[in-house]
Amino acid sequence: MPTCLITGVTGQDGAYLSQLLLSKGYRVIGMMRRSASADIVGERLRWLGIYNDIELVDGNLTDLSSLLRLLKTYKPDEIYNLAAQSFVAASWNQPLLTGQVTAIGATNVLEAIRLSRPEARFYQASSSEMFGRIQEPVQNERTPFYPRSPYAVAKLYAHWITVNYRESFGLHASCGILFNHESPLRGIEFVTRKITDGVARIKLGLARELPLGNLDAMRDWGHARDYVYAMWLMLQQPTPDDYVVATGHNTTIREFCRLAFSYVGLNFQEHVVTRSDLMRPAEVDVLLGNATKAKRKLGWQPTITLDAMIAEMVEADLARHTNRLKHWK
Ligand code: NDP
Ligand code: GDR
Repeated sequence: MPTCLITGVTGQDGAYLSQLLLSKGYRVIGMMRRSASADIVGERLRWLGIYNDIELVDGNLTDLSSLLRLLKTYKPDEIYNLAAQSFVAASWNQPLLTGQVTAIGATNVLEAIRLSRPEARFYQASSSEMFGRIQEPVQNERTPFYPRSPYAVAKLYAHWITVNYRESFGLHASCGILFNHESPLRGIEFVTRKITDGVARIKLGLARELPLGNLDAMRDWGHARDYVYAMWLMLQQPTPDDYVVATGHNTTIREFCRLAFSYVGLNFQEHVVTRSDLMRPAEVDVLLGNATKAKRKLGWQPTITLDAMIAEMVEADLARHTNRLKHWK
């Protein structure tokens, strides 16, 4: 039975990746940072019904000794580094923490591998945000980077340090340059989930308005369940490499609103309000990925359409709020 270690196991991707690897017969070790709210931190794993199937262990990306301890104890065959300060907007408020976790944290994992488990295969969660102010209308692995936030700068450091450790020490280390991917398990502060949660609350009479920032930005949105499969495929290849993972279609935030509100028979224009404090100091206006390499070399392709994903997210948020309402009665 192969063993994997997942950092960021309590996040959206950590939950879906755990589910995938459990279904493939892996022993899944999930690294969690210590929290005073440990009882609710594993919410996503409970939602998928896999909480008791994962071995949850204590560790922190900023603490090299905790990573060394975990690698020594569990001797993982595959290590997926999904942990990060992952919210772009927060990275302007906490730029130093973002650098320490998202950039130096990835280096800590690589150092732990180099020192104690060099035979392990490593996945780094790189991001389309690294393209930032885009240099080419469609982005692939050869498109130049131009990060536009402390988050994206930190991810770019983590990306290049992974490439550097691969070239310097021969590690089997791969980067997935993943474009935005969403699901009912997406954090509530990210725009898609904020919208589907807002749709559910407005439909159920719990709210009237949904405040948003820039409605003109365009994102290439896929489903997290499809994207974690690409992560796993990368580590099954004989040689490590970097891959763009995207759908090849992009949509404005405004159009996402229209689709989500119309799913429950509402007109978004009657409910969405824009607020200047939700605009970013520097915006990534448009992202559109070309995943030809992942399709050709990994045999990967997206299977879940934007419409199907929006329906799944809105239904899940309606169910959450309906259950809460029943509970309060
Ligand atoms: P989430 O924000 O849902 O999850 C982030 C995870 O990192 C959480 O489990 C969080 O723990 C953990 N974490 C944060 N800080 C630390 C730390 N110091 N030590 C240990 N764990 C920590 O992110 P996603 O699942 O959406 O994304 C996974 C990865 O992929 C991230 O690195 C993200 O930046 C990257 N990415 C995501 C994309 C997307 O569209 N979702 C696209 C491209 C890249 P806790 O639960 O305690 O907060
Ligand atoms: P992003 O995702 O920054 O692309 O990073 P997010 O959903 O936060 O923003 C997408 C776009 O929507 C605009 N927007 C708003 N965003 C939020 N969060 N809240 C709002 O109210 C709002 N109104 C408009 C934003 O300005 C932006 O243009 C995500 C994260 O998962 C990263 O970790 C990951 O690396 C990238 O996707 C790829």
